[in-house]
Amino acid sequence: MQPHPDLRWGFRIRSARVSDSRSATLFERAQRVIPGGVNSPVRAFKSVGGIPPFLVRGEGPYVFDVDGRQFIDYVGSWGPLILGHAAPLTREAILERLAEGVSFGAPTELEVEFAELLSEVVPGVEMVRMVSSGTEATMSAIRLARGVTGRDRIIKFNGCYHGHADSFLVQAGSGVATCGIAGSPGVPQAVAELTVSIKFNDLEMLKATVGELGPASIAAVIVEPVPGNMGLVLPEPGFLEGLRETCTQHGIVLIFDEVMSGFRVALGGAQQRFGVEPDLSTFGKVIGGGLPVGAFGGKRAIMSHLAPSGSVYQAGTLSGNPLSMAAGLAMVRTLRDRNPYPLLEARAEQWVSGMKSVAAAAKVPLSASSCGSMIGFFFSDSAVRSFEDAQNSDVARFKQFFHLMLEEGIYLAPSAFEAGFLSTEHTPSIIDQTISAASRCFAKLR
Ligand code: HOZ
Repeated sequence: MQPHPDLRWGFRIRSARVSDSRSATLFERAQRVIPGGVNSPVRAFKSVGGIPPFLVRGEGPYVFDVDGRQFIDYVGSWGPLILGHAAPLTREAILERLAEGVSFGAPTELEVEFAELLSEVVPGVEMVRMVSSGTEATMSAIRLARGVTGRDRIIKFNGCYHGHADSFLVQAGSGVATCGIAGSPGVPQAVAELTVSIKFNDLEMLKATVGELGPASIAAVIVEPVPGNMGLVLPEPGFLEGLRETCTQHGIVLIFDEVMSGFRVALGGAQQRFGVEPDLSTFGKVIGGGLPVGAFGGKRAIMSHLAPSGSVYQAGTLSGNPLSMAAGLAMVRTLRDRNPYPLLEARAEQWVSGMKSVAAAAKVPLSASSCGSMIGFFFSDSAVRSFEDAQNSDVARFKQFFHLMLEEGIYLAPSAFEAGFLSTEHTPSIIDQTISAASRCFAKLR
């Protein structure tokens, strides 16, 4: 897809100063009526500084802002847009459904079809409950784990982000890490104490923690199997297997939070890619083709404890919303039937090897990696295996690089602690353009 000739490319050929832009005016107005001017913290650009472009439109691999600038987008609405912005298939599915009414709060055939599809393609899912966001999915999954085990504690990993429910705001990644918040005021101490957060990729620490706390007190271990909320960090060989073994040994519910990795690292998520089945899995925006949706699912023996078949309560009027189901069904069916995974994987490898080679040429220490269509990089001279390593990377350099890339028309996540996402619409030539831009930016880094 070619950029529209009428559109100005990134900041490079802008005619107005950023501070005079429509985005700047909107950001100022927004800050008067929306806390921080945004409805979710990371997008405020707080850790990188400057003014976030206010977006008006997306098409394929591009987004466009109110000032008429066009960017190659590597955020992809934080993951779900595997087929790119305004993908014709999802658009048609939504429009078709729109004419029939947008919400009933009653059962529909669409949600049955979607649940069947998810249990067909995700190895660990036998039953599924639809919700409206990833946060709702993870929050409900730990309630279910607690209800089933009769235990209260949960173990999570530093830098993993599982949404903003009280239990998860302990050493969390994403916006919590971006804003430098260790834990959030408003989370009762008594709730925070039930969450123990330990180092990712450290099995010995997990075993020691389980021993110290006493296995009989631990309801669940929750993990992003391929974390994307501390930047992209890969699980080391044996780590996920070790989690499975420890949880099985002690009757602890293992939860894979696949809000980012689901349908990204493989059709069946990280559990399929690494061959490790969790007891419960959580999904978010990635199954909605861009519309608000989430889901949690897993073994029948656990899921059937949910009300109304069991007594663990969970509910929602917009759960299984027909518009979201129609969009999600269209996207997941397309992914299953067309299998874009080898292509996405190859493009991600092109992106990573390109970035590494231009960084090396500019003598900039860079650690870059990919998994499926998730991509990530750190300004670090050694591999990043944990949140602790990610925090030691050169965040000031990231900030400078981020703005140079934005000026080149490349829209990266505005935080050193977020992954990037490719879509099927990111062609080899778009990736080449990105690498050339990166090469110019690396050369300018101080
Ligand atoms: N927490 C999201 C990324 N990990 C960002 C959400 C948003 O700003 O939309």
